[in-house]
Order: sequence, then C-alpha cells, then structure tokens
Amino acid sequence: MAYSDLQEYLRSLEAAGKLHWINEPVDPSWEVAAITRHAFDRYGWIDRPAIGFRRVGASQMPLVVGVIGGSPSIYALALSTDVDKIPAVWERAQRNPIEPVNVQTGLCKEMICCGSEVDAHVLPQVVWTPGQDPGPYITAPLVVTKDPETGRRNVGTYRVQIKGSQRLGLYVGSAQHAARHIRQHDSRKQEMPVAVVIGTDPTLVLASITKFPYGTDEFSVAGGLRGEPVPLVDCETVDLQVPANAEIVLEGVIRSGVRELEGPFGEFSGYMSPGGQSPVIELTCMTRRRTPVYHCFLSQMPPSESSCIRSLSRSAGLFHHLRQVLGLPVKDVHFTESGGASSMLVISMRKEYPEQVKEVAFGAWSLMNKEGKFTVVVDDDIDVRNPFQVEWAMSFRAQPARDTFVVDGVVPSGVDPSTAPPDVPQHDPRRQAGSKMLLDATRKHPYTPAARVPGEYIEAVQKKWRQYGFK
Ligand SMILES: Cc1cc2nc3c(=O)[nH]c(=O)nc-3n(C[C@H](O)[C@H](O)[C@H](O)COP(=O)(O)O)c2cc1C
Ligand SMILES: [Mn+2]
Repeated sequence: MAYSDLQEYLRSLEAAGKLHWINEPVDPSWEVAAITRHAFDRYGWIDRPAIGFRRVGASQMPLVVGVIGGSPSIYALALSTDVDKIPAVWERAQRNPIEPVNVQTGLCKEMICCGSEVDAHVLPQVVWTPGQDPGPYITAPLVVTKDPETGRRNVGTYRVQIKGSQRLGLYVGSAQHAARHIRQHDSRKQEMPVAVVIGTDPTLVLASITKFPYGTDEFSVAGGLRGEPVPLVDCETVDLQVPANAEIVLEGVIRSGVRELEGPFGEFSGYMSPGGQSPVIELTCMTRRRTPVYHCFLSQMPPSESSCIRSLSRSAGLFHHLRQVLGLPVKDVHFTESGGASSMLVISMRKEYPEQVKEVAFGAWSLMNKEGKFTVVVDDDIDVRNPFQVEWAMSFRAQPARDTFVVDGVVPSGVDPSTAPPDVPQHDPRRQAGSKMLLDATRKHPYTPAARVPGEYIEAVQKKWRQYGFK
C-alpha cells in the first residue's frame, strides 16, 4: 500500500526498528553531518539505522537523514518491498506509470507565507562538509520546473544552497532536464517558475533522482512505484503543481540570465566540487505543514546514501530502457557504488552478434548521458554485482587493444574532479567535456570448457565431508 506522505513512511521505518531518533540538541553547523557520517561508516548494510534529530539548532523542525538510502533494506522499505524485489517494482512502475491527480488542497498548505515574510532560515541550517561548504544546503529537494514550449513538467533533485532568507543557489548539471528549461527561459528572456519540494512519500524522491527520457513526468513514475496516483495541488505564486502532502514547499523564480557564485560543495565523488556561476532562485512563497519534518540526504564520499539510492534506481532505470524500450538482449545492469553510482557501469547481455555490444553501450550513454565513463559489457553468465566475476571476465575475455572503444567530446559528470584542476570553476566549459570507454569483456570466439572439477565429484565429496575430518 502506498505511503500518503513522509511522516507515514517514517512511522513504518520506526516500527521496523530502522529509525534512530536523537533527542540531544545538535549543532547543524557540524554535528548533524558528523553523526550521520560516523553512523554510516560504523554500521553495515544489515544494521545501519536511518537517523532522526529532534532538536537541530534554532530550527523548530525535526530532521531525518538516511531514511531512503541508509541501506538497501531501508530502500526496500521505501518501496514497500523486499531487497530482491526492488528491480521488479521498478520494472512494473516504468511499464505502468500512473498520472498524478489534481486536488484542491493538502497538508502542505497548513501554513502559507508569501513575499517578504518568507524566511528560508526556519529550515535546519545544515552544513554537510564543515569547513569547506560555504554554508547550509538543502540536499534532498524535488525541483519542479516546466518546459515553456510543451508545458511538460520535470522533477529532479539538484543541490540547493541557502544564501539568504529569500535567496537560493541551484546547481544543475548542463545535461540535466532542468538545465534545458533554464536555457529555454533564458533565450526567451522570461523568468522561470520553480518549486523546491522537501519531504514526500519516498517513491517521489526515488523518481526525482532517476534519469528517464526527457518529457517523462517523474510524478507519473512515482505513481507507478506507489501503485496510486500522486495527489498534486497548485502553488500559490507560480504556475506549477506540487505534492499535496509535502512537508515543505518553496516557490520562486529564476530570473533570466542571472548567475551568481554557488558552491563549492562536498560531492558524491568523494571530493569537493568547485564553485561556479549558477542560477539563483528568488523565493516568492513558502507553504508547509504546521509540524513539518525536514528531509536530507547524506552525500560525499562513497559509499553514501546518495550512491546507494542512485545505484539501485539508475540501474533499474537503465535496465528498463535497454531491455524494454530498445529491445536489446540485456540481462542485468549495475552502477557500482565505488564509482559513485556514476562512473563505473557493468552490463551483462546475451550477445547475438559482435556489434551489438556497441549498441548496448550507445543506448546506455544516450539515456544516462553523463554516466558510465567506464562501461564494461560482459556475457550473461557473469554477475554484474560481483566485482570478482567482473574482473575475471575483463581478465580473460578481453584484449585491451582490440576490445576497448573510446569516445571523446561527450558530457562528463559535472562534478568529476578528473575533468579539470580545482581552480577551473563549475560552470567552465572545460568541465563539460569528457570521454567514455567501453570495454567489451564478452567472449569473441568459442572457449575451451571452464577449468572446474565436475559438479558430480563435488557433490560426492560434500556428502562425505565429515569423513574427511572437516566440521
Ligand atoms: C543526493 C543527490 C544529489 C544530487 N545533486 C545533483 C546536483 O546538484 N546537480 C545535478 O545536476 N544533479 C544532481 N543529482 C542527480 C540528479 O538528481 C539526477 O541526475 C536526476 O536524474 C536529475 O533529474 P532529470 O533527469 O529530470 O534532470 C543528485 C542526485 C542525488 C541522489
Ligand atoms: Mn527528468
């Protein structure tokens, strides 16, 4: 059954023993980040809790982090399923998206303040990389924008810097869907309406962080994930719709051509991304619940919550695209977490002819345009999630000179520190040019049989195992 909002989901997480609340007052300028990171490093996938902070600095709002991607088992709860069924839930949702419905009002309208009353400082002012980020960031926003030509909506998660009571910085990579909307409004010299939504049913957030073809409404995919339409309400001051039961909604406009320094920010690559000239959101209204919960993601050094959610979600999104949309014989897809769920992509397939490996790579690179810097394609007997097997395939099914294919002049991840030295700012074109490599680690000819002791002999000794003196 679908969660109606973040708070209902948090109750399920708590009932499952996966949410640890801290009552002790904490300092958002360093302590929230330090506790979250230490918990992430200290506990493994099985026992890592999501964390709630009841008293965060001067803010009245409790804060939660790790509630979607603290671990794969938490992620599975967010989808109301088991870990091994995560891909199936994604597949069903993408085959059967459910369009959102418009409703008159919702819990996100319990308190409304517009104009000069708006104050982003009522949010917890969390600094995620103390001493290096320039100030507080909103790390789990759903940024809603519209294509001015088609009127179609996009929802994406892009980092948001709190710069002042009514001023936010927004970093959107040049190949992202909202970046296209910004360019369209800039060329028409129009201001662009934006809504920054914080705290929703987790399926909406999972759709927001995942790449679908341009024009896909992420709220419809979320409808497919939750099995029910997402209820939306009209914003107060901009022509956009937002989830009716969101915790907090910040409405505003981006003025055409206006750019300002944003960043630096501790990114999912494990490094600080440099600052650069980015658009500014001027807030026009804040609507919220009376007692909202403020939702955040832990990013930075992998593994992180960010790499966990992006690995599981992106792999599912790309699998559907390659297999169902393009009809390619792909068996499995995996973005590794050590590659920040971005740089290292492994795909297994039952190849029908040699050139098909490139079709798979091109298919992947055209949807996930900035991901898969290293793309390894293996045969379908290799488990893409098992690095030992992948390395074995690379070792004995590939010849580097024959089987690598490099493309230059493609979009890299905007925050990949290998594109340019740190003094090159984020918006500099040098950060927008990179390259990709395909390694075809499939067999190119018939192989001799694998060198293994035959299965029947292994079974025979298993039966006698204790007789050999083993426990
Ligand atoms: C925690 C987190 C933070 C992210 N921050 C950014 C960001 O600052 N800028 C960006 O362009 N993408 C960021 N992304 C990636 C986008 O959310 C993702 O590529 C998504 O598909 C974008 O939506 P779009 O495909 O509709 O453009 C982030 C993802 C996560 C999980
Ligand atoms: Mn999109």
